[in-house]
Order: sequence, then structure tokens, then C-alpha cells
Amino acid sequence: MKKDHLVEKAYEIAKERYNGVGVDVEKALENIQKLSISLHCWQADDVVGFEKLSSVGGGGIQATGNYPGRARNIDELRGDIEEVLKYIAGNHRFNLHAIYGDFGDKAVDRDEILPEHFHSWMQWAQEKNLKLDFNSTSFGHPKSGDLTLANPDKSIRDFWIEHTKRSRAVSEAMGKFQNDPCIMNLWVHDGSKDITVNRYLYRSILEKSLDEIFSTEYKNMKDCIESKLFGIALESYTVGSHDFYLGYGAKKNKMVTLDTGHFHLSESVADKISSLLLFTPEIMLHVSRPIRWDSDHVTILSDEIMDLAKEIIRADALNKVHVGLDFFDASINRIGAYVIGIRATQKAFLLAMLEPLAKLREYEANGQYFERLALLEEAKSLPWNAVWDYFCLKNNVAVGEDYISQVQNYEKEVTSKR
Ligand code: RNT
Ligand code: ZN
Repeated sequence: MKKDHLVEKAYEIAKERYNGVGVDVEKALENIQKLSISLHCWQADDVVGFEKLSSVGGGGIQATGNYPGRARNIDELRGDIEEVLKYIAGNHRFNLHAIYGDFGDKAVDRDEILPEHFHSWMQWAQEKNLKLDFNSTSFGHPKSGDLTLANPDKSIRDFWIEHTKRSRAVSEAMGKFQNDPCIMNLWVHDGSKDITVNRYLYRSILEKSLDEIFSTEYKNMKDCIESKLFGIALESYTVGSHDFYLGYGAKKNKMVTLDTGHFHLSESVADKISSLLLFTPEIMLHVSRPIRWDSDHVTILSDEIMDLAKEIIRADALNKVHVGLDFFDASINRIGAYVIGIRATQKAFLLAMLEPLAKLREYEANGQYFERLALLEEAKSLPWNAVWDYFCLKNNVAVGEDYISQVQNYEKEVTSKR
């Protein structure tokens, strides 16, 4: 039997099976089709970017591995993303960092970036039916040091305030161009390697810098602020901790970014969703996979990600949650890394959409806790995979592991020649 036919047959059976527990599979398929994921640009080139500045340096972030084939310029990066999109169903977004501007041969410093440096990205995204998101870039610059927006040195702080303000202006131009709000993420690595006796001071400086940055109101962009547990070489203290941004977001009505790799390994990010929804305007997600440290391993279909997706669907909050990815593993085929991570995220949401929620809630309301737990257990092995395969088939993208050989082929023809 041909594979397509098998997939269709399995889907029909799965549909009936789900029907038996009150799940509308067609509705789930409609919803997963609409889920737009913001693909981060930085997995393709190990977060290097395309600046032509003569002095490079400054830490703040680190990709590990040296697998061949890193995208070295804009054309290669675009080509790689176009390849990735061949394996992914649905319409998605693309998330740029300020260092990925189209600067030509010019040395454009961070406090000089303009919307025009991103025009070619806007054109390209429009052609590819992608909407753009954006990030200011505080790391990898001679002025990055340990402190940027929280730096007591006014000249350094002002440099980064100017950069971040300009990044918001770029985001506004992108949002206007694409007629859809561009979401700008603000993450700074600011922290301290060793014990600091000035925790309060740096946080109060960061608050003031943010106030200044956000004093301009825009219509076509939305801000989000991202915390982190710790950074490499900044292990003892992070200025922008979760408490800091949660407090800031709740007080100043800003969206908080939850990067699933930025918490203690036993901390549930899924559990944060319902609280954030009550006290902050919307939520931005950076779906990632932590291993020991915030290592930015490729997202997989882990319990944590499945729980996260379930919490969003259970709260009926897809319209308030923006799903973005964030990982940068330089030790494996980078195109394959994207495909695995995006498809895993889609699977997690599809699974959540297929949960027999009405029945589960009925049990809960009746105090039938054995029945609730039993159905939760059984739901794990309902034939969701048949629905996933059908979703891929219907969208003309590789079914199951078929993409492995296709990615290998792109490697042979393109990335291995770099
Ligand atoms: C770093 C943050 C941040 C970055 C990107 C490149 O720990 O997760 O989101 O990954 O800005
Ligand atoms: Zn992140």
C-alpha cells in the first residue's frame, strides 16, 4: 500500500477514535493550520550576524559546536530558511536580530541602525509570506561587557539605550510594512560573574533605562521583555531576572517572554502561563530545551513542551500567546535542527488541541478524580500521530521521517560546499 493511502486510512480511524472521547479532529486540524510560529534567524549562523564592524568582541551569548555549513551571509541564510520552510506546514513568522541587518559593506554601529537596513528583509519576508519579528542585540560588541542597559557608566548605558530605541523604530517600520504588529524582544545579558553587593543598584538602573526606551509609543510594534536565570561567565547574578521582568511587565503593561530554557530545570514554565495571562497583556514564548545550563539545545517533543502547549490551549489563550523558537545548536546540521524544533513545537500544540478537554473537565467538576486521571493517561496514547501525519500530507510536506533524506540532500548539494 502506498504511504499516502496508509496515512489517510490511519487518519480516518484516528478521527473515529477521537470522536469517541468527544474530540473534534477537524477543528484541531483547522487550529494547528493557523498556528504561526516565529522562526528565529540565529540557528542558521550560530548567532553571528552580518555586521561589518572592524572591532568584534564582547560576550553575552555562546553557541557551541562547529558543524560545517554555517550561513555566512544574507543570501545563504535566506536560502537556508527557504529550505527549512519546505518541511513545515502552515504560515509562519521570522525573527531577526539587529545584527542581521543588510548593511552592505558599511560599518553601521549598533547606535546607528535604521529601518532602511532592514528593507531587503521586509521585501524578502513579504515574498515568502512571512511576518517579521525583531530583537535588539546587546551581546557580541566591544561595549557589551557585563552590563549594558544596567551599566552605571552613563556613556555605555546611553549607547545601548539608543540602540534599543532604534531597534523599536525598526520594529515599528516592519510592523507597518507588513500590516501586522512586529514583536520586539528585549533581552540583555547584564549580570555578574561573582558576588555583587549592588543587586538593587543595577536593577534600578535597568528599570530607568527601560522607562526611557519605552517612552515612545508605537502602533505597529509590541514589546516583550525576556529574563534569564544566568549567563555563561555571568553566573552569580542576572539583572533581568524573572521576578524583575514579571514585576516590570505587570506594572507597566508589557509582555513577558518565557524562554523555556531560562528557568531552573525542575521549574514548570507551563504553570506560569495562567498567572501571566491574568496580569500581563500577552505572552511571548521562546520554545527551547534546557540541558544542565541554558544550552539552547534543539526543541524536542518533551513533557515540558507538551505541558506548556496544553496550558495554553486549556486557557483558550492562543490569541494572546505568541509562539517563537530559540535554540542555536552548532553541533548538528542546522537545517535539520530547525526542522526538528519547529515540527516538535507543532506536534506539542496539535496534541494539546486533541486533548479530550470537555470530558476531563466534566470529570473534574463532578469530583471524579480517578476518571480524570485515567483519561489523562489514556489520552497520551490516543492516535494523535495519525492526525499529525495527515496534517503533513495535506500540506504537502514530508510525512514522518521522510525529511531526513531530504535534509541530507540539501547538505550534500548546498551546505557542505560552504
Ligand atoms: C539568550 C536569550 C535570547 C537569545 C537571542 C539570541 O539567552 O534566550 O533570546 O537567545 O536573543
Ligand atoms: Zn530566548
